[in-house]
Amino acid sequence: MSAVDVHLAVAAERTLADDVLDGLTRPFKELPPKHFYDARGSQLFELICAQPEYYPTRTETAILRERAAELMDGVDELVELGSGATAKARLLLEGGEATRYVPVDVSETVVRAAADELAGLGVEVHGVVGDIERHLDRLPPPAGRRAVAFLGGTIGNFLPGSRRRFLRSIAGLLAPGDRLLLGADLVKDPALIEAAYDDAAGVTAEFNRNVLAVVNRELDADFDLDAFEHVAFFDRVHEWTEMRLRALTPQHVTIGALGLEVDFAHREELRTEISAKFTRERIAADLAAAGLRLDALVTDPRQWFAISVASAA
Ligand code: AVJ
Repeated sequence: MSAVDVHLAVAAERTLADDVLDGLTRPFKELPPKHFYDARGSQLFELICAQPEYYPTRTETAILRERAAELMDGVDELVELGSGATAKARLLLEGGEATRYVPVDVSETVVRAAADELAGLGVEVHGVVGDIERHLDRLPPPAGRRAVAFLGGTIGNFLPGSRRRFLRSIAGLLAPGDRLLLGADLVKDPALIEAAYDDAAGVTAEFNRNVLAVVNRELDADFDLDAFEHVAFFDRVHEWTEMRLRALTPQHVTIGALGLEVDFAHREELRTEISAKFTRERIAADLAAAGLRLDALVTDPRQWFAISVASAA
């Protein structure tokens, strides 16, 4: 049995327009990473996950494969935020006894595919199409003990303040006995991190530039993708990776739908993503600030990635 609730319509397009208007008129230009993921961007992200340098997905998947039973012990319902592909949910569902799966994603295609692909597992799928930053109040009422999973390390895309705010909104979904399963990439040798965000095949570079194609298509803009180079580096002070797009020559861009003209100086950069790397201490502190308690930190032998198990404090 499956159902899909859709809570997105015009509002989704509005966020892109607002984010482009705000982000490209700032002194330090910036676009939020959520706009990478159109059909092409989602496909490129799946390709990134298969690159030898990109360790997070592979490492997290290994943890899920080994530890699903413990992560899902006593759980009746799995809610997955930003669900994307179903591979991880499948490992969690197969490892435990949950009878309902609630994938939440901005992409209706993703949610419908999840409902179809997991139908054979004998779990009820209740998909929700929505923005995890705005629609967490629209989840179906809980069916027993809940695990809310936010995997992949996407929590690292939030700046520290909004990260804590977002964790607080997740805390609001947890009753006593419920848990959060939070995937987070850990601090490690910067060379390994930088390679993961600048793969030799250039897939991450193409993924990065794809955000400009999204703006061109959705907002009638005329970015020249070839005029921007991919930049990725690990900021050792903040302990996060940044991706930027750097103008190779001065650029004049028109964003038709906004009636906006934007100039880039030679070598000017547009920040497109931060991806924070964590220590146990930082995870515990962020959780605590959101009213959550870190119950367990489940990691791989090299301690490259962690899935935190947390509950309402
Ligand atoms: C999907 C947000 C976890 O930050 O590592 C991959 C996205 N960016 N390569 C990450 C991404 C560049 C990814 N997350």
